[in-house]
Amino acid sequence: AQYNVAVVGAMGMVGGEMIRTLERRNFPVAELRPLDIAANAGKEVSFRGKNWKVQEAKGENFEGIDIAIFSAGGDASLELAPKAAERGAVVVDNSSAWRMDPKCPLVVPEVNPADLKWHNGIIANPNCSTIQMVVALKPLHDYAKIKRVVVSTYQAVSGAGKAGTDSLTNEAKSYLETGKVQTTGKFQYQIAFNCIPHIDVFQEGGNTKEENKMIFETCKIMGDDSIKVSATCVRVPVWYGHSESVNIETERPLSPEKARGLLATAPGIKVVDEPAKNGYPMPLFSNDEDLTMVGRIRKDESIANGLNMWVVSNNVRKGAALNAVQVAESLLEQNIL
Ligand code: 11C
Repeated sequence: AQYNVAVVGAMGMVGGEMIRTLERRNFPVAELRPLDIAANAGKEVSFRGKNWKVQEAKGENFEGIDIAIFSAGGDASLELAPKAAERGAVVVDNSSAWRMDPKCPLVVPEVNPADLKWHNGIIANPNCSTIQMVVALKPLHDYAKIKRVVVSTYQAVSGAGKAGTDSLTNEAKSYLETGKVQTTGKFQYQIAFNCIPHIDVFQEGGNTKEENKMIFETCKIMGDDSIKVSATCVRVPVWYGHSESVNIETERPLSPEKARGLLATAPGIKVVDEPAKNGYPMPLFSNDEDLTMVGRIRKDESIANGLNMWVVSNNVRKGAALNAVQVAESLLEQNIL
């Protein structure tokens, strides 16, 4: 069977990656319908060697669509996802708008594919930094039960879209050309040659919304509210690839050797852990990579059952576009479209 697929936000960075991912993974697309803001209607995107016209993202343009993959921001999703679902499309939404809605499954196919079974037309794609962490946590949790996670992130500027990558490029360029950094205003401060411990907005209690996403989304995806998560999210001057220092405390003992073995056979993971050869994951290696890379796996000697690891993934692929397409693939595999 072949399906009519809409990509909402088709002209954006993640939307473009979604279209490339559908092509790369040979998703059974009959019609591709790129949707975007009215100002972009009439432009064209290329898919399977053919140009497809962008249409305005509005209710009636979801007519006849089987799957609608959204990456158009929270406001557009809040307004348009129900309109798409009403017309019979199953929505996979990459924004934060529906993630904590109890009626919407929040899914990483390597972790909780069965949650897709109770969808009501809108499925949420988690935050990029959460996705790569839960892919690595799941096999360890199944074996040793994770009690607590302390994570610090090193997040690429592409998490903030094209304006984010342009900021880093332009600021670095201005320094090399003039000796001064001309800031662009996309981030709160200069991002070139700097780190900013502030992603998304501050919330009551002092966490940022990005940190709270890691806390709440992790429990929902893992289906276990007992997992305690403490997160600090930091923007770093890297174009693509989020990195995370992840410390876990488990109920049962878990040696680094056992963890390495569990991770090596878990879906969606590549263990890169050969310190003697300077072998560890880095964002530099994530450009063309679909897998989440895990390395620096070692015991945390400060507690009884503690483990440290370093997790790196391509935030635009697994953190967004790829996970959304994998959700669509899982719907087909489970015959629940
Ligand atoms: C960032 N994680 O790196 C964000 C981008 O909730 O989907 C994704 C925001 C979200 O800036």
